[in-house]
Amino acid sequence: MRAPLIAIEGLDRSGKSTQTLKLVRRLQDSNRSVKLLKFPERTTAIGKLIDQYLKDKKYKLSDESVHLLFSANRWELQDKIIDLLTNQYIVVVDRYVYSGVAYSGAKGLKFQWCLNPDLGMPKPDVTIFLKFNDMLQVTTRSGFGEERYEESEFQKKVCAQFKKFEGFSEWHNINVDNKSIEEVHDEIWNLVEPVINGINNDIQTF
Ligand code: NYM
Ligand code: MG
Repeated sequence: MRAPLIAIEGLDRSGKSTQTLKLVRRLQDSNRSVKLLKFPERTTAIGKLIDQYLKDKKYKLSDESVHLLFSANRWELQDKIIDLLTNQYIVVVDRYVYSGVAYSGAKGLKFQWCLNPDLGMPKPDVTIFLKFNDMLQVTTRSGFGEERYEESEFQKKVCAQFKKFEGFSEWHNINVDNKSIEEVHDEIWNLVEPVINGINNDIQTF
């Protein structure tokens, strides 16, 4: 028995961080050991570079090298994720491999090329994508535009890239247009609840 790995994905300002926090609290309230990880993890050596790149829109780095940095940033935490899951800690990740592929794919890099550096990383048991049909609901939120990538045309492209994961067995879309934080949370809970008592198979990998 091991704990499940749960990923929450979405565009910038889609409410991911609010929802991951609420999910973690709910799991803690039901007496589960749980750990929240967020990617990019900006505090590591590689994460600091990524943080600079995102905040300084003039920072020059090729799309390929940035892509590999984001992947390397996940590999920095691979051991930790495996340890946690093995020790019965539910791991919730706020963005993961899917964001890596979708954001670089939106710049024109090929899907398989983007996925390759993450092959071998633990695969989530449940991945939930917070999906907006009305993009205006995201791009008009406060704070939107502060970092690189936060512009509506680019976000539309990212959204189209996320669609490529719809065939993945762990993938679930939740439509969030016009829904309250509580409504979205309840839908997330319905997807997560079936796995919180643990998973019988080994940790799967991409
Ligand atoms: N991002 C995130 C990527 O481009 N590739 C990745 O692999 C990951 C994990 O970083 N605009 C982008 C998506 C976001 C940005 O994430 C920072 P956040 O969740 O906004 O802090
Ligand atoms: Mg952001």
